[in-house]
This record gives sequence, structure tokens and C-alpha cells, in this order.
Amino acid sequence: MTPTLGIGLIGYAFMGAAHSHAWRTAPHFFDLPLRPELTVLAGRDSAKVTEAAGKLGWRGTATDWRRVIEREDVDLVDVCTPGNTHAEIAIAALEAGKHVLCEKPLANTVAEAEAMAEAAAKAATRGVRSMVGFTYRRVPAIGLARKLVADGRLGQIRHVRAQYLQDWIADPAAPMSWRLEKDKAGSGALGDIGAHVVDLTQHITGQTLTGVSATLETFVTERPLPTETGKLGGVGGAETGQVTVDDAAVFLGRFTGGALGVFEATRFALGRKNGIRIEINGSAGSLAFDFEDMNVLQFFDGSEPAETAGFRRIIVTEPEHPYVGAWWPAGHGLGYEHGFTHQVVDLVTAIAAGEDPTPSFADGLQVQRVLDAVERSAADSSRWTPIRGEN
Ligand code: SOE
Repeated sequence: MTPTLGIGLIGYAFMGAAHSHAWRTAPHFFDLPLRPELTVLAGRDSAKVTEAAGKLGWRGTATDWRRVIEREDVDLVDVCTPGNTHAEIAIAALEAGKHVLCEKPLANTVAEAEAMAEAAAKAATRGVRSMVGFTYRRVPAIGLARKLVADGRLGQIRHVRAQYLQDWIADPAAPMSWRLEKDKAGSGALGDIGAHVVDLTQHITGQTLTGVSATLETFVTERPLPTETGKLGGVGGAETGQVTVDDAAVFLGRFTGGALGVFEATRFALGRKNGIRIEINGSAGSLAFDFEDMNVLQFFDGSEPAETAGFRRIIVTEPEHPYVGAWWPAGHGLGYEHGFTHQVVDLVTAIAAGEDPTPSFADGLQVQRVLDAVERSAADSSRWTPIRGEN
């Protein structure tokens, strides 16, 4: 009999649903060393959490996360709440000896992320593991991109171009949500989606950012308050609230290996739904990825004869590709939810092996420091050089 791993999930909205799906599905497709049990789902509203638990497959419910971390049948706490509660819940869970999976960005401030990384390092000495949910690392095409770079197929990396483009608040009538409030989310497009491309580009290249030059913008500062909440946003009413985060972040970055980075994160790219676009140019080759075509990785091999050289579309649906063999027959493709499933597979595997999974809380802290540098750079208007003769 495979030993079990009792899961307590805090939060049942969009991310809570995605994580529930992953915990439920992983053992049906992967041979896991521990069998996840969907033990308890927590949320503050008793009626809503009970309804969500029924729908998402959880055995029990709680209206206070503290009750979850006290339970002996909970081995791992999965934090899917807004960022302002990550530090308190994750640190308490680690101190109670529970493994922790925490949604991204790790925290709302560097100070919180530092405390979390410290708690994680201390817990690791007692065999308690932690991971931050940069789930896109587990998209097979991203895994392949990282492998091509590690195998030297791109040579020395010169350029990193990364965009995370959404449009779900491009309409000024789109309602307020916690993702638009600084005290809950920490930052806007920067932390919610920019954090993903910071993590992905560092993960693929194996290099870290050393400095940034940035600007942030909030295009719509007031929005209707929601009368009903939805998966993202909801339905707006007559009353309005203040948007206190950035709508868009644009920044340049320099990487440890000498590469130059250009980054853009926005929820105002009308028509772009979940466009995570990454292009990397090296001395020996280039690669390009777009999450809207997530089963494809484009690769240019600079050693091919000029006459026939060109970007190749690699369809990343073969058993030779990361994670793919566990799913459908070759060629059938994966979707958004599979990254979350791969994330729990890697986490459970690391826990059973007594190893620290990645991305770790220390990795989450490093991304938090990049976000902080972007905000500090954007706040320093003396760095913005006006055009001579204008205004
Ligand atoms: C909303 O912008 C969001 O749900 C992010 O919070 C997620 O991290 C991303 O996967 C999809 O978009």
C-alpha cells in the first residue's frame, strides 16, 4: 500500500480550484511514492467552502486555516490565498512541521519573503519541505527550452525577451478584485504575472538578474466594486473603488551571464489572453515560446546551412519530452492545468525522497527582490531621461 500524504488547502477560488484538480489528478496518471488525500479545504465563508469542497473533491472543510495546521491527518499545507496572508500561514505551517506549497509571488514584500525563506531553511533541517508555485516551469516546452540551453544548443545567451500579456481588465468597466489592491496583492501586473516571466527566464537560462531599469503605469485608477465575484473579476456595481497597484510594468534587466533582458507585464494587451512570450537569442541558436501555443517550442539552430536554416516548430507532445509520457498517446497535447499537476508530482516525489524541491522559498525570495528593484527603479523618476526640446 502506498503511504498517504494528507493535504490541507487554504483558499478555493481560481488557484484553489487549479490546485485541487492537480492533487486529484496526479495519482491517476503518475506513479507517486505517496498518495495525496484531499483531507480538508479551508475558507472563511462556511456555506461557500462547503459547496467548493463538494465540487472540488475535498473530504472536510474548515473556516479557519489555524484548524488545518493543527490537524494530525494533514501533512502538507497548500496556500492559495491572496499574498498578504502567505507569510503568516506558511510560517505557522512550517513551524507546525507541515510541508508547504505556496502560490506565487511568495509574499507581498521582501521582508515577508525573507522571513518565509528563513522559516523554510530551518524547517528543512527537520525534513519539512517547501515550494513556491511558479507552475509554468512545469510546462513541457519550458522544460525542453531549459534543457536546450543547458545542453549548450544556444551557446552564450545574448538576449532575453519576455512578455506576459493578458487583457482581463483592459475594459475600464471591469470590476475591482483583490488583485487590484496593494494591501492584498502587493503589486499589480508586476507581481501577479511579471513574477512568472522573471522566474521563467532565470529558470531557462540558469542565470539571475543583477539589475533593472523600470517603469510602471496604472491606466485606470478607479473601478466599479463587484456585486458578484467571478474566477477573475466578476460583475461590477454602481459604487467604485481605487486601484492601488500597477496595471503594467515594463523593464530592462541585466543577467549574471551578460545577457540583456527586456520585460513587459500587462493586463491591458487587448486580444492577448495568456500570452507568455519568451524569446532567447544565443551565439549558437535561438528559441521562442508563447503560452497561447503552449505545446510548441520554436528553435533556431545556428549551425544549420544558411540555405535551409530557419525556426523549427517543435511540437512538444512526445514521450521523449518532460512529463508528456505519463499522459496521452504521442501528439495529443496538454493544457493550462497540467503544469499544476506536474508541480505536485515533483513536490510529492521530492518529499518522499527527502529532498528539497524547487523552486524553493529562497528562489521565491530572489524573485521578490527583483520585483522590489523594479518598484524602486520605477519610483525614481530622476532616471527617466526627457527628450531635449520636448515639454
Ligand atoms: C491572473 O492574472 C492569473 O490567474 C495569475 O494570477 C496566475 O498566476 C496566472 O497563471 C494566470 O493569470
